[in-house]
Amino acid sequence: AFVENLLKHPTFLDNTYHTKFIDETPNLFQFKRRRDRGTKVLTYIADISVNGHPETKDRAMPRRDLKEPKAPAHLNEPQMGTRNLLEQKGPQAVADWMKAHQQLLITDTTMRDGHQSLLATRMRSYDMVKVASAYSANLPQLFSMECWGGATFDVAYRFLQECPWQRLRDLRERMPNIMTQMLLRGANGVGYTNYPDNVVQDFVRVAANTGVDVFRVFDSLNWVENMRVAMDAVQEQNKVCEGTICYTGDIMDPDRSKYDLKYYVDMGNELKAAGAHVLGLKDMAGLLKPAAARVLVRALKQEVGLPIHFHTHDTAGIASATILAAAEAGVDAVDCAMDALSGNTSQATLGTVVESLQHTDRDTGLDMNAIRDISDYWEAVRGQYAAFESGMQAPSSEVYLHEMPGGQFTNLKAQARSLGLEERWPEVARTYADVNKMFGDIVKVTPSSKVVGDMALMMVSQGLTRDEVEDADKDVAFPDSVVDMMRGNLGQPPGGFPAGIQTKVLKGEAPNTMRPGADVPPTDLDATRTELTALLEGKDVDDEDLQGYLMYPKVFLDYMGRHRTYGPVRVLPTHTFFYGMQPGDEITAEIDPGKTLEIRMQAIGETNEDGEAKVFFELNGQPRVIRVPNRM
Ligand code: BTN
Ligand code: 3PY
Ligand code: ZN
Repeated sequence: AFVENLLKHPTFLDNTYHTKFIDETPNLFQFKRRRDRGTKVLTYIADISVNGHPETKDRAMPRRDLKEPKAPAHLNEPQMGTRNLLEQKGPQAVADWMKAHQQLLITDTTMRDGHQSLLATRMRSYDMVKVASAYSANLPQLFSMECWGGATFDVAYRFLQECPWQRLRDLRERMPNIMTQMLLRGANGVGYTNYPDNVVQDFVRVAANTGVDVFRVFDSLNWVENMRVAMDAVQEQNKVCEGTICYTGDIMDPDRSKYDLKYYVDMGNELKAAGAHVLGLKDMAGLLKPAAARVLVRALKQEVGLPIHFHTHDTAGIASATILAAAEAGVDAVDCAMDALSGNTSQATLGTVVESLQHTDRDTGLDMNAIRDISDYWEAVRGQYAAFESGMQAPSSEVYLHEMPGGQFTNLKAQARSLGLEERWPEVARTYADVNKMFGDIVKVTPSSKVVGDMALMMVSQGLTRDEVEDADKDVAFPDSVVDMMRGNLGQPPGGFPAGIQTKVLKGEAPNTMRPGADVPPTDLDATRTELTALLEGKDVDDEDLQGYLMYPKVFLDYMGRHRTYGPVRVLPTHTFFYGMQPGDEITAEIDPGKTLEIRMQAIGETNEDGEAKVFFELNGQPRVIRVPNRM
């Protein structure tokens, strides 16, 4: 009866399932906590089987003939890799080794930017963890595995009902010889707003403990002042600090002189002085052209002297050419995604770059057979995420007009669709470019890219032109994110924001031109832990949970609430997670190492007059009946 009690609870039925619910209905939770994890997971499967998953509703289905992805079975003998060097000799030794290393080093981004840019960040840990040992055994020459941070952190809690920290721990354990890498948005952590300094510091400490080796730290306006707290924290953890330049504009275009060669070389030197071990060059939109890459990489190598790690996107279809040009100019490491998750808004194709450099002085030494086997696995995995494909059919030179980051492009398109603006996409793209100019030509990367996107969508949906927005006599209601940025809460772009638009947005209020974190009082971490412990009714709150709550309070509490109902659903196969089961289906789920659940669905029964469907299972051979509300 307790399951029905819970599922019939009105707060649950309309899906407003948050802490208030936990606070006001503790008896339901105490009752429920005694349910075993098997029952919880069955409840989830029953619910999804009857009602569907909200995230895949009305979206494309995976092909029927899809096979369960199988990771490569052959594993070579363990070999030492970059992680062993970091552990034995520290981050400076890694940087020195990079510079001395003749072969081009490669970071695999499949588990972070690859699916963030192609599949709306929806890839589950289940599919990553299975292939991690194959990377470790068969591609030990990789520089690093980018597998954490950026948008993956909140999406894990928000949409995948899993703990991002557990993902990191699982991957780290299976790839002990390759450095893991994360994307950190400086003072914005893995969020969209500014966090107090001590929250950022603690986040870095916990991430380093759980298993991040390389921290790529950037700022969404390229303001080094706003990166120092995060960079210092990485250095304190004795991990690799990749201080990063975000690339925008075109250094070869004399009309875009704001972001010229000197600008980037100066920023590189500032990052070096701030203690970067490695200089990241992050071309988040894929704007760096081959000829420009040759000039830029050569200048940064000569004038900064740090090893350079280059990141780009294939949105315009030219990323491999740019990578090869950068390799000729002496770049030390580059980012690629495994073939099956490469191209378009994602990274360049890893196998193609490796093949292209064979028998040259930059030969990567990576094994093409291993690459093909792993990519075959990713191809099968990708097939399961058909619901999250963007529909982008081909690369597009339009990116040079709007300059949207690869990770934002498909997102903004989906937002435009939901506002009924899909047919007017070319207008959205042009407006995005206008907004950028109106804001003074800024770096566009999370979170500044979101501000530009919010403004562009607002203008297109309200039919406003740039001239009208800038007209001092015309009343305009600006999106909150625009007001926040103009106040200085994301920091300062080079040269500041244009006075006209800033004054209009702020209606005369004075902006803050100091570092936004400078006058934010530190968060009392102990008090916050106590508060969270109370919200979770005495559950032990470890450092990871505390950071989940500090970064995203509501998202984290919603996740915890669902976890109490559904249990560890991260162990379910991906097809089951998104589509449930049909009568006759059988799956196994490893709920603990060595402890598996054998789940067979037998039937979905009638829905009774209370609106509940009975779902019949066998769990490890024992019959089980689960009732769930039929919301269809
Ligand atoms: C989410 O999108 O909120 C995360 C996925 C879990 C939501 C669960 S799935 C079963 C039940 N039905 C819903 O519409 N929401 C919950
Ligand atoms: C992120 O911050 O998530 C990005 O991918 C920026 O490029
Ligand atoms: Zn990227």
